[in-house]
Amino acid sequence: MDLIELPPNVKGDKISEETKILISSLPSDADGQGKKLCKYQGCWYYHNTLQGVLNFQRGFQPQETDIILASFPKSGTTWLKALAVALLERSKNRSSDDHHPLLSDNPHGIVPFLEIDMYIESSSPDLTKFSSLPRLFSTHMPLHTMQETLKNSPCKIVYICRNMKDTLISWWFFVCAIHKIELKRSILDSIYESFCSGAIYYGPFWDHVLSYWRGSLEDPKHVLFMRYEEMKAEPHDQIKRLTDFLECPFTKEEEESGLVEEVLELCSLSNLKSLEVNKTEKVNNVEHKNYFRKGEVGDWKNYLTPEMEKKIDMIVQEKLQGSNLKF
Ligand code: PAP
Repeated sequence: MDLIELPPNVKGDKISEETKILISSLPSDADGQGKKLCKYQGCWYYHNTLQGVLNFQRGFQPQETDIILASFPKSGTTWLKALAVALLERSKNRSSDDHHPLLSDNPHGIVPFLEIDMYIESSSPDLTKFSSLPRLFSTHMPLHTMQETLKNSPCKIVYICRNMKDTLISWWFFVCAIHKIELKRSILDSIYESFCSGAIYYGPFWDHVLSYWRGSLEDPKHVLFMRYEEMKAEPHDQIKRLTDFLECPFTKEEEESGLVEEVLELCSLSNLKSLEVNKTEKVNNVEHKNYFRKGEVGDWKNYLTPEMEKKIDMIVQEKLQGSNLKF
């Protein structure tokens, strides 16, 4: 077994006595890399992430205009963050403006994770950075874990989903890149096993996806379900879906002036990857460059064996049965 952390959590080693007691009562496992996981409200967390989840549940006070960008890791989070920032900034900054936030920071630096960044160490973090509205947050928590905290709040949640096979390949590359280790087949094998069993950070994958899928069907005004593959295939239509949902549609003048294309270009993988800030800097000890790789649909075909493909397809089909959600 390759003993490596997945991914490295540099913050959040403060686990309270209360949380330790809770952890001792929860189902436990280890991921493919041997790192301890515990299952809370149906989702597998590293212990320090669970502390962040509990802090969030205890302390987060939603505001009416809040927007939360949600995803399973490696599903297009960085892209969605960049798009949301560009859309909300567009009245203040065109992409060509030198002071556009995306030119000087990585999307993860601009839109922090609730449970991994903001609430990792405290249930009452300093939120002064979020003085302008709407506040933009992100999370990898499943929807049901936020529902009690967000109860009666009209805040909007955008979920981006990606097919499981590309997600796991993306994870494999990311893990090897952040640990600066060789891209070993044995690591892919262990990540694959963890994905299939469900015991992976924020897994099971299918429960995560289903929680937002169902949420979007039940409450489409507040939960939008997007797909990485659709974003790639029809970016214009999808970005308009996003702006309609966020109630900030492009005006006729904006469309005519080419703003839709400008936002898409600004947030494109090739553009973000080429920015100095994303070549040289780090967030939470992860080099920005590791968030940008190939961004292709179907890259899994280059790495998964036919047996692996078959098993994943069978699991996904079985788990999503009756939900009307298909990959
Ligand atoms: P995270 O969960 O660590 O934030 P996330 O951004 O969800 O990662 O996923 C990274 C994937 O999104 C990478 O996919 P790949 O490994 O298959 O290449 C990355 O290349 C891709 N990605 C990042 N930014 C963009 C973008 N602007 N457009 C399209 N894909 C992107």
